[in-house]
Amino acid sequence: MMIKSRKPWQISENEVTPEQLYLNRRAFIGGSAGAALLGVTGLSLPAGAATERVLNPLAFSKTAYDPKEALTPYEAVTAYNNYYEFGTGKSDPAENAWRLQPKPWSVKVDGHVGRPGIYDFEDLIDMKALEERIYRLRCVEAWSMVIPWIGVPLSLLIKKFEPTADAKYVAFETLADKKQMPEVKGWFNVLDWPYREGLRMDEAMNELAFIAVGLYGKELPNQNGAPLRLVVPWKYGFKSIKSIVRISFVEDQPKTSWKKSAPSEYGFYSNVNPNVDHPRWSQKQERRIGEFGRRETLMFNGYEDAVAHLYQGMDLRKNY
Ligand SMILES: Nc1nc2c(c(=O)[nH]1)N[C@H]1C(S)=C(S)[C@@H](COP(=O)(O)O)O[C@H]1N2
Ligand SMILES: [Mo]
Repeated sequence: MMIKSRKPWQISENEVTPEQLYLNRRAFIGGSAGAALLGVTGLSLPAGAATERVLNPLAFSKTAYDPKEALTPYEAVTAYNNYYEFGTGKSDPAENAWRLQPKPWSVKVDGHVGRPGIYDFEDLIDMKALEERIYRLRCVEAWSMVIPWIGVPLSLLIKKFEPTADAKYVAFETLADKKQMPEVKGWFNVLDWPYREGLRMDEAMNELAFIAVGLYGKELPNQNGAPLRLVVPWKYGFKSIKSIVRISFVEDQPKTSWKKSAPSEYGFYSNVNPNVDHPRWSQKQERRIGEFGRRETLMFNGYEDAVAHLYQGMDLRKNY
């Protein structure tokens, strides 16, 4: 039983309904049997099924970023999501994110940069220079996926803006629009919108930090953060902020949504670390979506060689 007074983020991993239930339910509701079910239950049709936008195929080059592990099926990658602006349930984003309008899109760039401004999506992303990177995604809730992302290195974008020496951190914000996002309300919010994330400058410039505009060969589905989202594979999933509308270059460590909401549970760094448990559950193992049993969680999600140097001399227990 869920205790009423608990916040959605306090649901522990072993209470999370297996993704298979969501997938089955979605398939069921989408079919003709679903229409009959909806008739008797009075539920509204999950409009996503009917109005999902066409996702254009993307041209991209293959890269060596490929953990040689089975890819998580497209159906799971796009139906089992965290995107709280569209609801706190894992199937809510797939059902509700059809409301998001990712075109046209622009991103405000401000702070300590030589080239601040409002950039159109088309000016930010060179669609002729896209690459595919297969990355593990490890959610702090102890499930994981392997996803073939398509996009550009974050460092490429950052260089375009010409940050100055005062830019010590990069801060990101997601769109927060009541008209498009049912969980963004005036009266009660599960998080303090807009969703905010950030990286230290050297983390942001690391070769692994990536801006995704697609997955599985096509444009990003809305529920995965269309039209552009961050992917930071050595950190817990919540660092990988979706549907970015603002990038700020700042001197001080930026305020981030989950840290602000529960500072004893979610830190700024949030590096995947099997040796530092979440206060309410272990981080030693993970459940790979679509697999039975559990896997051992790897230090920095398996990307130790590329990123361990960023944290030399830091106490990762304190800087969780
Ligand atoms: N704006 C925004 N970005 C977000 C989230 C969110 O709720 N809102 N959830 C995060 C979490 S907790 C995870 S695990 C990943 C999930 O990405 P995916 O749904 O594409 O797999 O998105 C992250 N980015
Ligand atoms: Mo997550």
